[in-house]
Amino acid sequence: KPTIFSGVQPSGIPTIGNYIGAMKGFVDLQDDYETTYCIVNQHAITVYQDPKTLSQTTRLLAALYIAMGLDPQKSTIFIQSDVPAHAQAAWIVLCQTGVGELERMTQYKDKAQKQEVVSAGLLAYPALMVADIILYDAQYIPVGEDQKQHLELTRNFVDRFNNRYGNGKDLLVKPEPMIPKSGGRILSLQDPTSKMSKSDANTKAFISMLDEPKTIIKKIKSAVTDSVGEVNYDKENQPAISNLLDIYSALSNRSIDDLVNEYHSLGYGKFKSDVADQVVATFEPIQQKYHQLVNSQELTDILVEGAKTANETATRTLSRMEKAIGLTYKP
Ligand code: AQP
Repeated sequence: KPTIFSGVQPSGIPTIGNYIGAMKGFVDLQDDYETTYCIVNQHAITVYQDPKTLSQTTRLLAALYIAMGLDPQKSTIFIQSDVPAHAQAAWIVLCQTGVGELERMTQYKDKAQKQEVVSAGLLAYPALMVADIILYDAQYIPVGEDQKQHLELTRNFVDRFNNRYGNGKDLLVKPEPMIPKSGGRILSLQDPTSKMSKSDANTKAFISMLDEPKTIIKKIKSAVTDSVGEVNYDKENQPAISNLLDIYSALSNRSIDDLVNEYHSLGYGKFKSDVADQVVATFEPIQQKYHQLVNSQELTDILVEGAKTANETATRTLSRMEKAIGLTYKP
């Protein structure tokens, strides 16, 4: 089976943007691919995280993975810091990556701007992501659009590493992004020029996967729109309405055309209220399962087991890399 790897940072409760752009796809891929899904807590600490909150959110995210439909019998589910090879491989990646290459990453530039003190880890973030991916020989990476540039960096690294050390063989697998056709970039509900982010200081800008129905309804009701007054899919001139269409379409599996036909002249009030109902209907059953799981021993067991499987694969690839570059001494 072809291999899949992806992860989400426990830097807050995941948003419906994280879900639509990436997590929803994780579930659909389980049957036809060999799937490995990580909770990338070492990525999260590239900016300050309150220790207690980080550890709670790590568990929360793992519970959400399973509540939304990941099956530990089919997918390897684990916490990044349980597998030391990620940080070890990231060091090797860093030593073969130019500072300039990292400084060009738009996510780095965006996130650095928001920090008083920029950590070296924030700059190094993509190198850790390269490590995550290559350790599992991953061929396809389901991610949102914002990760495309990091994937390109990963592909360049793999080429460079294979050329330098492969002696004509491919030591590492070159991955390809898998970005959903629509919904790859869900926008902030308050500012449709920026993407929805779980760590946005303005909580009205995002809907989290654990928001209560009445909060979801309130946030969608107060989402910014425009003065056109008609529902059209026009990202240029009606980005906020197009964003709500993306959300509605992804969660209902109805086509954008179908939705535009139905809502074109019904007014924004009715449209928003139906979008909200759809969001509530999607996340209510996930939330119920989440509450049953989050404090269970079952969840801990799944993560311990996942780490064991992940460690075996990751250690094997790391040794292959270390051997190739000469980090060995035994004959
Ligand atoms: N707005 C979005 N629309 C579609 N996909 C998105 N993703 C993130 N935001 C959107 C995708 O979700 C996956 C997990 O993201 P992440 O946790 O690794 O980090 P991120 O991309 O930095 O997401 P956030 O929500 O913006 O987190 P913070 O606020 O901590 O920076 C990725 O596949 C991502 O593409």
